[in-house]
Amino acid sequence: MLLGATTGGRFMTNTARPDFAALAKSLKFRTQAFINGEFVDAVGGEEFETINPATGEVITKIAECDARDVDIAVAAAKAAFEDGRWSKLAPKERKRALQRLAALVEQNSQELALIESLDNGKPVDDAIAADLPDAVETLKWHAEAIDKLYDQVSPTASDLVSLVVREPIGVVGAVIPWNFPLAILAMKVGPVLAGGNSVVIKPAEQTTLSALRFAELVAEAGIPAGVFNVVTGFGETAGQALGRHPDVDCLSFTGSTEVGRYFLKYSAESNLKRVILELGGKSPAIVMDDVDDLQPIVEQLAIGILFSQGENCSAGSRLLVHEKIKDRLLEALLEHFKTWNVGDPLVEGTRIGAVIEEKHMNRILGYIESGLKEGGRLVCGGKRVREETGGFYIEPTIFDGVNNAMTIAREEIFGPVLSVITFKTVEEAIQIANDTPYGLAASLYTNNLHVAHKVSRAIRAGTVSVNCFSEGDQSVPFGGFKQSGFGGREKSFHAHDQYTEVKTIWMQLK
Ligand code: TAP
Repeated sequence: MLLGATTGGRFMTNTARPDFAALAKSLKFRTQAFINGEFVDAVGGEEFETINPATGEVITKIAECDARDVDIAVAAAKAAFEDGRWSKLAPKERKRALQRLAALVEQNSQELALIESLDNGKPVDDAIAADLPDAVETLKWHAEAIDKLYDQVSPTASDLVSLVVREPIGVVGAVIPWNFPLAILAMKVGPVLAGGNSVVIKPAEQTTLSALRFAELVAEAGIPAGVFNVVTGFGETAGQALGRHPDVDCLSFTGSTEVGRYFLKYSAESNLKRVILELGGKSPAIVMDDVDDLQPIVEQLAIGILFSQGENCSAGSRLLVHEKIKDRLLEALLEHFKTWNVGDPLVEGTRIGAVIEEKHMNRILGYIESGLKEGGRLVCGGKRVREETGGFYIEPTIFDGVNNAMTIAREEIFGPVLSVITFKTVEEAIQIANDTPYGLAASLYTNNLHVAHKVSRAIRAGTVSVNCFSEGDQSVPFGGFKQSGFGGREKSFHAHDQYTEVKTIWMQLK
């Protein structure tokens, strides 16, 4: 029995900050897959362990689904789609159900944030301040949007009526990463469900628990059985089965570029399902020499690379700074980094928690090693800390003297590691910024309007922020150029395009 499973939430928001460490001890988790409105064991009866990255301890065991479970979940989603229990509801009815769901997520925010922190290692206060409000806002935005989208009548001859209508695409498979599990789940589910589709979610094996708690809230909100399903398990088995399933009409993936490629292959080798990929990044933050006040800039740069332990696809991991101000900026940055303490994710004031798992921590440390070997100058951090806790913590790390050919400047580290690269001219900054296979995001700091326009247009990335580090809100699209994305955009009305088919209907008038 899950504590806090009833409406109203065990840990209400808008109250004093609870003792999260004490609450964590009393939490019970859903650990079975959620298929056709019910929590069920995996067909094979297998389970896998989920670990708390802050302590290295096992939190619980979760059903390990494989292709057999995916078959059952997809069949349920397909049946729900075809009989119209959700897909044929009036948009305003789907809106109401999604609004109820958003309200339930909001009411249960503290519990969900705690689950997210235990499973992912992020500071619980970050989950409360960022992940949960984002998930709620996403659900609300797409719920509100869906009965305000009009179809079209095209300007054909007067004895013809030609309608251009949007219809739900059908069964959507969604494969989710571990860095913002619930926020990204909501980013998929909001437009997918608002549009009338059914969905089968495959969360990352490291961070499954919040998706299962969310599933309970889906049922409580009155969304019919079969419309929303969660298959828990591993990418190579459950994820691949979803990607290859002939009855999945669209596969929406967020994760690494490497795994994203597989989904194109799965689609090509199965039913040519639509594939939408939101992938990695190596985003530049460019600081021109015309800036005056460095303090707000260093604060933004720190958020850009340190928020969420640097496990952020749009992290500003390459600092491109004009050589004239590099020393001053670096000094201010080093001072400011001291305010980003690494600590227990459940303790108030912790700004950097644990990275997701030991393997990933070692991968980040491997990049730090390669930075040293390739001639980077380590100016702060670089080590594992808090080892005595059993958790996986890494200090905020800065490399100076990096050139854009080094491994740490080219590959996505997905950790709190910043590479500082200097430039002499605006043109050189643009050239370095674009010299990457990725194109997810970029930031630019300048007081010169001409430079702001020129650089923001010249950068090949899906989001360019000038004088800020912004990931936007629901009203603007989010996604990547080049190898950072494929097939669409999340957020905003653009997200609805991804999960709908366009149909033309011709009518000859007599
Ligand atoms: P991945 O290793 O790519 O995993 C993402 C998901 O794919 C997980 O659910 C994983 O399952 C599954 N998966 C792994 N191998 C698979 C396979 N062979 N077939 C089918 N599914 C498979 O990414 P991650 O490590 O979770 O997340 C970090 C990456 O995501 C970074 O590169 C980051 O940039 C990117 N990311 C991008 C964005 C956007 S919006 N562009 C947002 C967040 C994260 P298991 O984990 O269960 O194996």
